[in-house]
Amino acid sequence: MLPTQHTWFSEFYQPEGVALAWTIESHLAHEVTDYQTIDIYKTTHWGHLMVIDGCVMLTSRDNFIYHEMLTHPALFSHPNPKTVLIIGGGDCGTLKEVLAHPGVVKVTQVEIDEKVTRLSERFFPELCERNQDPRAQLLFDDGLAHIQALEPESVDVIIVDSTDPIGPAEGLFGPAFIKDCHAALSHEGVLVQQSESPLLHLPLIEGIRANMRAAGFSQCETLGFPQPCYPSGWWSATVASKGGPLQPPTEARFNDAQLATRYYNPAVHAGALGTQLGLIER
Ligand code: AG3
Repeated sequence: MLPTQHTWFSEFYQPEGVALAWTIESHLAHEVTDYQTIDIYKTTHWGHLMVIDGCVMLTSRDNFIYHEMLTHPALFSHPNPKTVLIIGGGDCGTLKEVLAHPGVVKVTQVEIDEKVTRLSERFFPELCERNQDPRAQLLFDDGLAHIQALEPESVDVIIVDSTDPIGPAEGLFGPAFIKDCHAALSHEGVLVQQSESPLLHLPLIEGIRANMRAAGFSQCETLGFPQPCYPSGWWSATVASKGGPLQPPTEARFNDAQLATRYYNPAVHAGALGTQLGLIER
């Protein structure tokens, strides 16, 4: 008998000569939008898989790590975050985590490509279950222009949940955007940006950190965490603050929020802050 033939989806990460692959049962959607090409697959072991321009964005099985680590360290780095702005994040996984914080009164998500959200509603409904929360506002617009038009010092936390720094997201990694974020953030405001792999993209991370310091942020930390579906399996979020030191919440503050996280907790937060970028060599 012939061995069972599987169909595979592979992300070939050419810049670093590595690929990641999933066995798939079916190709559920293929959309070419004004901005990018989006594909959704049903995998054998990882639930649904969203791919944009050939790059894996998320799987049902492991996205919680990324979304928790992009959201909770930033929100807990602010003494009392009430207004949150998400740039990108169209799958709504970050939005769901932000809305889990009881003290947040308003979250605006600015995703350039409405199709990402529509597909997520169909294939990742568990990430969209809080989209009808009255505190949430979903806009489909250009994040760069949105930030420029904001009142100065009007947002407590900005979360940049973007694709890789090519195509529509390129400007989100530049110094002008970081400066505009700084201007839009309130007195003790916090910015967090998904900052790719510590192993593969160290110069990019160093660039983001330099942009944050140049924009006037007083603190800046890069938190490492596993993300099995992204190239190298090791990913990062870089957090910057206008206010006090970036540190994990007390157990009491964490427990009060009643988050029901699966990966994040204050000890994980502390450990992630210990990522020693200076020791990572190529
Ligand atoms: N944002 C980060 C995607 C980067 C993955 N890069 C890659 N596969 N080459 C994903 C959005 C999740 N809300």
